[in-house]
Amino acid sequence: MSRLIVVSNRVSAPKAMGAKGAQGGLAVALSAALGDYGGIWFGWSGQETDTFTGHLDMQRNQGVTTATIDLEPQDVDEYYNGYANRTLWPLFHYRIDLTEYDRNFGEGYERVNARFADSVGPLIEPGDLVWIQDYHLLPLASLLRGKGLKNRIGLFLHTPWPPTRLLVTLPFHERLVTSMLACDLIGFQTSEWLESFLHYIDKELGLPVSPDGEIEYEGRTIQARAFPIGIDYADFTAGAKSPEAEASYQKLRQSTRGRKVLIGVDRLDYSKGLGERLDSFGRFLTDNPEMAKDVVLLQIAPPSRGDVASYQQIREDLERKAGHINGAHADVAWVPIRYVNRGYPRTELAGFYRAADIGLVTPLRDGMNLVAKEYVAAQNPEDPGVLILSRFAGAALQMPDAVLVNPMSSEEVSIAIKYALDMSKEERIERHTKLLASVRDSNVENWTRDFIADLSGRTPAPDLI
Ligand code: GDG
Repeated sequence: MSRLIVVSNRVSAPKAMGAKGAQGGLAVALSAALGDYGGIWFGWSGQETDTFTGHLDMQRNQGVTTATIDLEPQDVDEYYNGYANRTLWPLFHYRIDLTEYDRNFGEGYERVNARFADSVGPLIEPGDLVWIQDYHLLPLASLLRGKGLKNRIGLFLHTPWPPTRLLVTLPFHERLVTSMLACDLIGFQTSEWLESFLHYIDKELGLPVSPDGEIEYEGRTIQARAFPIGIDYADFTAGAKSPEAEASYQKLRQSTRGRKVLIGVDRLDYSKGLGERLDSFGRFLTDNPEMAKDVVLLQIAPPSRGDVASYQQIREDLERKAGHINGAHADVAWVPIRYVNRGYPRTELAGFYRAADIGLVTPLRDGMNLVAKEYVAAQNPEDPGVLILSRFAGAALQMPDAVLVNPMSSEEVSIAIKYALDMSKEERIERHTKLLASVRDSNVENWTRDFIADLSGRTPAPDLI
């Protein structure tokens, strides 16, 4: 059997002493695949070094071998905080207003991708399957090919793929996208992002594309396909029944004293639509004064990417907004929004989800959105809560039985909240049963298995046959 080489910006393999529950679902699934196939998980250590040496820190824990490199501060500024998170992330989330184009970012991105190729290249043996993760590493496959690598290479993009009209605002977009075609398999979260990608390939690069996503380029065939990611269903549902989850369930229930609870859980990121969500909730309170005192919104928003200015800005904006809404509506015994700027262990989170009558998942744009799936998985099937989900999340395509909303319309979201609060138990169970089946079946183990199976089945580069 082939070995598997996973390459991602950061590595999140099990630590020697780390509990399984400390890893996210994706990390658990990739670690499991690496355990099955053998192989290596390669990426940036998260540490900085004054001068890049290419030194590999190799470790082996719980059957998974990891190899990490340190980067220079300039690399981190230009590649990670720069091109990845100030150029590609906003652009891929349709936010050209926030997208920054800086020549140094582009150079830093290429330099770090070359450093990745130099460092991981020698670890790859003939016959290994190489699986590259996400927007940080789009040109990596072509840099590996430049070193003569003939292995099968797959790339999975966790974000949306933007419409061609937006993508062409990126300087040197053709070069970036063409470099991706060094892969054998390119995976997207949904058919929508896949279609946008194929549209670009057809209209901008003028390459032949078959109806099932095969692209002809330089005598090779590249397959583009949708592989919707899921959660680690078994682990998450087990966690939701743990004593820690029960304790957090009780804590939230008791502290809200019989009120209806809405929950949002998101990295602090402008793509998650947090400001619009608070506005919508504020509007609900104003529009439904008779219900207002009976609801509480718990918004958990752990900070992320704090070195990027737009993320510092959103943090300030949200604190102000939550303060305004609370100031306008609260009384001595009740505050409508509990805005919490920190993270919680996964099991505690599962208890909070279970205690919430409504899951409010309203990103402005999201590759998939796993919070929506976790919320559904954590519910009591006999008395489940209602998922309100943005139609602009990739997850909406798989979860049509959620209450789908346009997150930009505070009126629509306010009406959806009222609808969800009034929903009969029968309808809640009916919707939840269908949602749960989809979350259970399209779990992250199946996602990993499908991607690797497809990659293994690709015809290897000619001189490997
Ligand atoms: C990217 C794409 C795609 C959040 N707060 C806490 C916490 N979380 C966990 C959630 C969930 C994960 O973080 C967030 O996943 P999402 O899918 O919602 O979003 P991104 O982080 O933007 O992920 C996204 C995903 O990649 C996978 O392909 O779905 O579209 O943007 O699992 O539970 N976890 C813990 N404490 C917290 O406070 N432990």
